Amino acid sequence: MPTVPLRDRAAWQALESHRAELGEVRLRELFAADPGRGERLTAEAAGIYLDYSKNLITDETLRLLVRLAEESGLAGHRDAMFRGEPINVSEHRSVLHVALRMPRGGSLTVDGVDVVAQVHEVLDRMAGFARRVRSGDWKGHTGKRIRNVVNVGIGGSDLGPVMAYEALRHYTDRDLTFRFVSNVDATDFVEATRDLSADETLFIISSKTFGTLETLTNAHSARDWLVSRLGTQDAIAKHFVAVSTNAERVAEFGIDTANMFGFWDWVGGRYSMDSAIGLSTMIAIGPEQFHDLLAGFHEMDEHFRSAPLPENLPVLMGLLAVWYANFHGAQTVGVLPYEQYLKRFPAYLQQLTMESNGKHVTLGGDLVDYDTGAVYWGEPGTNGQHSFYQLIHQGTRLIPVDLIGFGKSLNPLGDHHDILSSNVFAQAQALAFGKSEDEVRAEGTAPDVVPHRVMQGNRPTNVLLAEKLTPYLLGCLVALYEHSVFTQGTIWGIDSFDQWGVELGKQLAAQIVPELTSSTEPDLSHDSSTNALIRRYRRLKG
Ligand code: G6Q
Repeated sequence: MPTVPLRDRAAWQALESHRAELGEVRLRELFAADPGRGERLTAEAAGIYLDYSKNLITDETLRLLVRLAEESGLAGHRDAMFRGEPINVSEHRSVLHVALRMPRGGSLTVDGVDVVAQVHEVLDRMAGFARRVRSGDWKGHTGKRIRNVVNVGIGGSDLGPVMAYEALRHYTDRDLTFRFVSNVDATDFVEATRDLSADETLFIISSKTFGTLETLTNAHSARDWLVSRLGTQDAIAKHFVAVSTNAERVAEFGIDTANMFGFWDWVGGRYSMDSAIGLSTMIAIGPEQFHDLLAGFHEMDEHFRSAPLPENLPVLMGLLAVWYANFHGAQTVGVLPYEQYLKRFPAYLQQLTMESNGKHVTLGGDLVDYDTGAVYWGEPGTNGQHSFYQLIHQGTRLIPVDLIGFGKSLNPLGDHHDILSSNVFAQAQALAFGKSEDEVRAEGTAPDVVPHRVMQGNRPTNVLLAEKLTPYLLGCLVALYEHSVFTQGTIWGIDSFDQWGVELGKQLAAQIVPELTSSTEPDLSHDSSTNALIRRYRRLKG
């Protein structure tokens, strides 16, 4: 990693001057001056076409951003990740989610262990189990086949499974019902299970550490729910499996470790949907399609690893994110999929991006003197167009957005898909070029209304276009964002793979629980606000 602080790097300083020179560069002018721009500023890999021409950039911007990536040691840092070096410095761990999708027969040795062989061993066990559940060969305690699968997990052990299930619903076995319980709010568990028969229900307890309070609380309730309905502890063996790195705790909970699917500490929670954490996904879509998903991830990994930086999709997207965050002061990024099945994709990305790059110190522990990760958010189109898009079009903030569209619908019906897709292109166009005062006047608008209808344009977008949403494509898309996050984190010189803020939350709540549950008035020694809130809560709960 470079020793020169980010703001002192030559490329950073050149970008600062360049940004000042560019001033209020207009997309209308950039497009008028270069008729080929819309085809030139594009890149393609693994079935994803990226049109980044409607960004507030020139060729010089790109050249300087790529130079910044070079000066920041992006290629070296990427290669170190792929070699399994401990680039998660604050946890002294390798970061090897890329090994989870390496093809069988590949090899990656870390500390003398071939992790690819380990990965495929687990995948094979998962496949054997998934087939048995899907075929009805795996029977519940009363001899009935499993019809309901409930994944119990939170954060990285939930968001990937939920997102993938929703995204790939078209490919799932519709005879099986899938539910996901994450929140410790009992409503989540109660609503998810209220219409399920215990003798047909399988719980997958997904927790890397098997120590997360929310998941263990839900897992205990699930166990009570099952045992009270089936009348015996013996039922647990056929209705509970675990996904974890912690065999000891799994056994303590009462799940036979023969029914545990493992992974490793070099898989971060938010990078784990393609590990055993994806067991629910594999049961839903079957092992073959799960392997297609992994192949998509791998294809994008290879592109990230080998394509020259100026043609590298995740690098381009990561650099553009840096451009807006640090040189335009943008605080947020919208991700707007025009594909209903991707409705949970923005929520998934929120964790991936914000937990990874929401950091305030460099790898060396110094406070950063620049902004790091932006706030990610989004909803599927076209729904968002009838609510928050107004602020993107005519508000005062710069909000770069990614619009994701597909050539084919998975549910072709009349002209729905053409109408949907027309909105992708129309929105990108309107955001970029707006509507000038002259154009508004020419429409015969009353003079006093003209200013209200003017759209300044110059709102940057990336358009991502692919043929259709498949397991393979989903893998490509997730890996694209993973490596974009990596690119941003490398430039900012931060640890994108730890999450000490999350850990703090885990500790703090554990201290307060006894103060809420004790039958006698507890001695409180928090700040006055926390003490008062706890007292008020105790009165309210009665
Ligand atoms: C992800 C985070 C966090 C984690 C959850 C669940 O990168 O570490 O979201 O996934 O806190 O942790 P467990 O899987 O250990 O229950």
